[in-house]
Amino acid sequence: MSEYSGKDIVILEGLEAVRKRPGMYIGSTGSRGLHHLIWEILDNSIDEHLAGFCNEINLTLQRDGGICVEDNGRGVPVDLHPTKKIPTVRVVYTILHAGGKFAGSAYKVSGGLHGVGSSVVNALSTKMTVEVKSGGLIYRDEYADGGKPVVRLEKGMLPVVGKCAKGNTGTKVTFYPDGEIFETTTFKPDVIKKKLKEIAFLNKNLKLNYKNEIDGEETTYLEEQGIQSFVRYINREATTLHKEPIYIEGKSGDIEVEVALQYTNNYSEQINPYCNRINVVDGGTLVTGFKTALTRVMNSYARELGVLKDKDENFDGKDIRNGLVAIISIKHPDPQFEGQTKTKLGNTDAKTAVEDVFSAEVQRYLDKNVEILKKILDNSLKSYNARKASDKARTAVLKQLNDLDTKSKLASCTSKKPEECEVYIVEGDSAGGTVKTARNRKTQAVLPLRGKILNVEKASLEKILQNNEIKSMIASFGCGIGDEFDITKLRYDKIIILTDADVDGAHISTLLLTFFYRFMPELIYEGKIYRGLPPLYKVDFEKSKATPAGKKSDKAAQKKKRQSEYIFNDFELEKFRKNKENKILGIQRYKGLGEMDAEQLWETTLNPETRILAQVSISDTVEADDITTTLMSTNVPPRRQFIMEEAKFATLDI
Ligand code: 28F
Repeated sequence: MSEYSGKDIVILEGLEAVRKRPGMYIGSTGSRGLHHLIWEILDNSIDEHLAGFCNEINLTLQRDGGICVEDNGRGVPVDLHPTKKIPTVRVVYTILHAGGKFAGSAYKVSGGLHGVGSSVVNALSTKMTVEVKSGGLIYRDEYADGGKPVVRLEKGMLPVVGKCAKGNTGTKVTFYPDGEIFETTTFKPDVIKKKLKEIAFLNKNLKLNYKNEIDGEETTYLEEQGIQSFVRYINREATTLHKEPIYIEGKSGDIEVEVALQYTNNYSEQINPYCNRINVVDGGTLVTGFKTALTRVMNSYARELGVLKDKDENFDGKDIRNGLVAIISIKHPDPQFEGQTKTKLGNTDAKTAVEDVFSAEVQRYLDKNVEILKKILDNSLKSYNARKASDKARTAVLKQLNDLDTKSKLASCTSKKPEECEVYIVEGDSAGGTVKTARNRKTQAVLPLRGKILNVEKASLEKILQNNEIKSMIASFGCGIGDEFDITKLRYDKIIILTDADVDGAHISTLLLTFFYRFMPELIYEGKIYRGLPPLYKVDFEKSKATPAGKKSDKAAQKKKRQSEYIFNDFELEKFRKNKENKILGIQRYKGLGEMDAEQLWETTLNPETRILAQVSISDTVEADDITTTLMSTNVPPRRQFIMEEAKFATLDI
């Protein structure tokens, strides 16, 4: 057994708490939580880099399932802890909440779980080893079964397992996630590599070596130009208005500010804010400061150069940010993270710092690079003109909407109580027809759409508002669009997108969701949008329970056993097939909604008692596995992902 004395009990109680409620510490026990373990260990090395003592990190995905992270920092102190009377490194790895960062002084800036990470990772591992190189010696500690020390101390010191050069210092941690805690213990190389890339962008001159012992891959991440390269990377496939990103840096008090930005010919804007290397996805003061400064500076240039004909006119901030890609990265000694997910920066001095540094430096830059200034102003003017034109168009369209209401193909429901009404948006007239027959007329309205709807990412607002399918939707929902949108006027409790379960259907849903996201985002935030999930298969089968020997089953009994079931995905079908009790007589694959008759459609897709709906929500940080996917995606507009959550899952018996 391990050395396990009285005073360790308190320690282990702390780690036991982590094992009891892992979600509280790492968010989840799925793949995302699993990867979180690596981020926690990496954070410690990055903090050591931020403190100025580490410039290289090695990460190895080991063949034996372990993860090894090693840095060339000062090494976690191995000396006897003054009050705990065990080596400091053991304190760090076995006591929950240990770590200088809570105390405040050890590191000026920090991120992550604020130093509690090491012991949390240990608590959730079957085995963990820590090797510290310091003063020419290599020390080693080891833990098992959720953080229990297995190494015997000698006079309170860790054993020395080797020697090294005096100047060669650092920390090496190897851990094995506990399969009894995590739903999966398989790491995803792509997720890890993306993270390393992001770390490299945010920490220039920090070298990160990745090694995968399983497939033999070795990659080094090193970005000498930091966030400037980050912007270049995001725009790698876009058409940019100027060749090099604009890079600005400066200090205001003890806040360091860095901004890199580049304009593209896209209609969207993307601003990724970081505070102390933490992606504050909900923005906050640092973003406000940046936007304020950019708008003010560009409007003053616009006036100076006579870009806007009317002297009293101004560019809207949105005009100036049209096509913009920017990374803001600040270092703050005392960041206040706000909001439910702590992803919004609250410090007011961060606003002033970014505003001051950015205004002064961007003017200095643009004074020297007048061609770039002109291109940006010209781009803003285009957006300004388009906006004015579409304002007119929108007013005109909104006026038409009332008569459109009667002309549109909407088959309304009889109830006028929004809380009990729902509208099905159905792909194609023919499926629309069947839904109309099958539905509950009192509460279910149907809006059939013809073919594909407009891709609003690629069209001008003017064009969007002329599109008939879009006009029908605006008119049917009753709550307006854009700035005039008012969710309290929504006529339905649920808007249900119903498309075929094929590629075209998926495309149509994406286009619809994009439209909602751009013009009626509250519908998504308020959880009003759903996808109907029609079944993919109908299986005819009988239960083939072995008939007892000598007893002939009569025909009536056999007939009783014959049944059919709707199946909603391939996974379920496979499960059904593997079940030896099922003797499958036939499988019908539904290629489209049109293949079902009204009764089948009611039962599988419309009936609130038996249908399956997936609620659509948005994750700003994107993704199921990793927060950085956004930044690395090419064509998908970043910072947006629709997440379908299956409200109900069942196979239906007929
Ligand atoms: C692979 C993971 O965890 N690296 C770390 C250090 C260095 C120091 C430190 C860490 C001291 C009192 C907590 C060294 N010398 N890599 C890592 N490198 N922690 S973690 O100090 C921890 C605090 O309690 C370090 C002087 N100061 C700090």
